Amino acid sequence: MASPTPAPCPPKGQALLEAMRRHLFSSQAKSASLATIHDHYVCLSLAVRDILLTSWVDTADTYTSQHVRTATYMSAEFLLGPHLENNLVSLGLREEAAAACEALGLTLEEMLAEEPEPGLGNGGLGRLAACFQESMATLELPAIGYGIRYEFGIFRQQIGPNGQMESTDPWLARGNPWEVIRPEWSYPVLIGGQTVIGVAYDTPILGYGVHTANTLRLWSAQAPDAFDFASFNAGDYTRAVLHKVQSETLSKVLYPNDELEQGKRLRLSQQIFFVSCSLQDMFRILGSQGIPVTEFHRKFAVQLNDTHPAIAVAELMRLLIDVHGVDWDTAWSITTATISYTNHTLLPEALEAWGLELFQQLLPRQLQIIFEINARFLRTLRIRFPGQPELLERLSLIEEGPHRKVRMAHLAVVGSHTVNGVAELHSRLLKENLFADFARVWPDRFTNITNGVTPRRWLAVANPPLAALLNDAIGTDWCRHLDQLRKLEPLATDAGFLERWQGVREQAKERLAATIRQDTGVLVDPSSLFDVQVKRIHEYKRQHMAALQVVERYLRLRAGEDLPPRTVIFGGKAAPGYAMAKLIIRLIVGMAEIINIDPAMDGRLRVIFLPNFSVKLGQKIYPAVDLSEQISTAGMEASGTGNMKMSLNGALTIGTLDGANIEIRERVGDDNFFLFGHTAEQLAAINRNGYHPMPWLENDALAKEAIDLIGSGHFSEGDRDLFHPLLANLCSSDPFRVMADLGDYRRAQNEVDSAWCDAGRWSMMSVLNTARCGFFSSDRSIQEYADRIWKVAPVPVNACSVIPSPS
Ligand code: F58
Repeated sequence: MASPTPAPCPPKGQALLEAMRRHLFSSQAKSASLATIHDHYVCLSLAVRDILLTSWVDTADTYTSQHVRTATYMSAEFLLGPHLENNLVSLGLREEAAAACEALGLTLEEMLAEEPEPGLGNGGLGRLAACFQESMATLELPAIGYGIRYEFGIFRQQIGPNGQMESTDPWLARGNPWEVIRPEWSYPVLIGGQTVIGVAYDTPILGYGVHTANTLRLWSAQAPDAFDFASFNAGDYTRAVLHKVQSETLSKVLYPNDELEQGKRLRLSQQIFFVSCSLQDMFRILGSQGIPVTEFHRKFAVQLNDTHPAIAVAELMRLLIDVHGVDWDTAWSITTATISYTNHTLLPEALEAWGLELFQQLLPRQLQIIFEINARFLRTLRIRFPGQPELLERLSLIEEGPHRKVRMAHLAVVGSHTVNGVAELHSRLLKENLFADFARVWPDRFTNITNGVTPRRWLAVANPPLAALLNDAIGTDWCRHLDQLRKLEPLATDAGFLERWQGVREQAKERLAATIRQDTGVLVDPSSLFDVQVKRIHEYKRQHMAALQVVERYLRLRAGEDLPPRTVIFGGKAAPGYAMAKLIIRLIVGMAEIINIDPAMDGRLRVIFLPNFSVKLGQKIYPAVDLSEQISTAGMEASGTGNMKMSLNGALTIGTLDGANIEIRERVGDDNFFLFGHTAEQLAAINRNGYHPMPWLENDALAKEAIDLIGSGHFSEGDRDLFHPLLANLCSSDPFRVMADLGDYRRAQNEVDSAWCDAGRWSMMSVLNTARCGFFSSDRSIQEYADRIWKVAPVPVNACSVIPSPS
């Protein structure tokens, strides 16, 4: 229980302490004797919120009074991660908060551990949206994030002997001190003939070291009336409640698939729900500032985060025409001047297409509008490209055939002024393959903006010892201007600095080793090479290739080879319905079980599957990575952002020429990156000649031995069938070309082993990775969006609130 004895506290810490005490009484209605750790966490959060509220209120005031041009970011996912520490760092109050906690006999660490994580996203796409919100605030750009307030976020993953098990994520169960409900901003949405109400919940997004606090506005679904009174009066209570339950299901749960759940009624309903609420909200803002609706595109830029919000094209048209009485041509020019679209995948199976029947049932008016957009679009094409019906068929918004569908990516491209990919290679492949026909029609519509990650969360928050070393060595500017990391370069050969660098890395690895012990019970040696692959489990990301490599290493060690000690760490969730991904987890778990108890592997090899990979866990992992595994089949990973987080924290990458790996390697230098594998072009050529894995496998005795060992039941308690689907797939079609890259992957891994043996050289390469990664700040990405796509300028916010700051 908390001790009430106050320790000396700095003045701002004192103010926090007083606010915490006040909130224990006035918000939690408790005395210290009854307070739980969670109560204290809530009190600290509310105390911090009190401080940031002045920025939030001032920001809203400034934006309203100056009628600023505003970027809105529409995304079905925001994988935010915990707020408390991030807000403390942005406000420069981490030390003060630690002191306030100490004065209450608590630690800041236990407060931070109490915070449930808002996991409102699946992976990279959702996390990118969160990094972008933070960068927009830091760059003082007027911006609003719009999404869904899922009551249940991404499922929690437990790992048992049979691999992954899922449970729900009731992140709101104990309340959420970071949000404010705005019942006055509620909008009706008509879906399938029934009205659902979206209620706004706002979360402040603080900029770092500025007075700006932007808003993330998430919509929660409510039934218009608690009861259907007709049914109620007729005595049918259940039926009366049914509609309420059905409506509120809309924002109940995040779809946990990192591919698509095609044709799901609820998913399409979620999309129109949040898109319509968001657009209606923009019209409300426009009206409140006395701006005519025909100026919509001057007030707002709308960025679509993938096709999930692509229905915005039809919905904005509907609102302009049906509600605001604008004519078609004007409405169309407003819509296309407003909207832009980011694509995040080339995988054809991930492209959204909705069956016409479902669309007609749920959104008849929007479908009518889509048909009209399509008719006009095809008309212009017929004139420009006469006699090319196949071209028109390929470009049409409607996929023909026995089951006609609306192609959402086509709707997004046609309705946008700009379409971007998320890394150079991805944007090029978009133009050459997926959108090749569109690129013929509108060559200037397509561009690239390489992804980035926020240095606040992924360095300052995640890795305080490294942040302190950087502050000491190159000053504090890097946190806002990540290019400043360049100043580290000369220090890469400075023995004294390298020693401190090593110290920082050891701390991070010890911290992760403690987490591994706590979460898996396995003891790992922090001085071994930490070889890490954390990301969604997917065949294209090739965790099974890394697993094969571990089995090969195990065989080589058993045969008496001398290899430097390694700890191979995996983490990531598999979509609950994705059997092959789950089987890959099962294989890793089976390998870990055998290898970690084999005395011959002691001090040489450990295999870990860390359960429930999340933002919170990522913050502990990324700083501790020696070797970053970025091994997707070339041409398949649009960008990747984990690759940036690891490199930024001093990891060396082993990777293919895929996504942003290419740009990372260009910047850190090929001497500081372990490259392997076929290029996208080489794979395309191999595919044209007809790929078969067998010839690759037949020439590779070690790979065969590894596959045989897995097939023999060695990692499955003698069960020879368990991994059959995985092995048979690898040996027959091998859709992700594992066998074609395996040999070269082994060669690169051998190079890693030799490089690791020269600790001084490794440290130097590690410093150079951090030093040369400044480009991968999400501040740079957002600056590009703001300048090249949104044409939105910064609007600094001054402290002008009438409400006095609590300090
Ligand atoms: C990811 N996509 C890309 N989709 O795979 C990754 O390369 C990229 O770095 C990242 O976007 C950010 O641009 C991704 O995470 C999803 O999770 C979708 C969720 C909804 C269904 C379709 C996939």
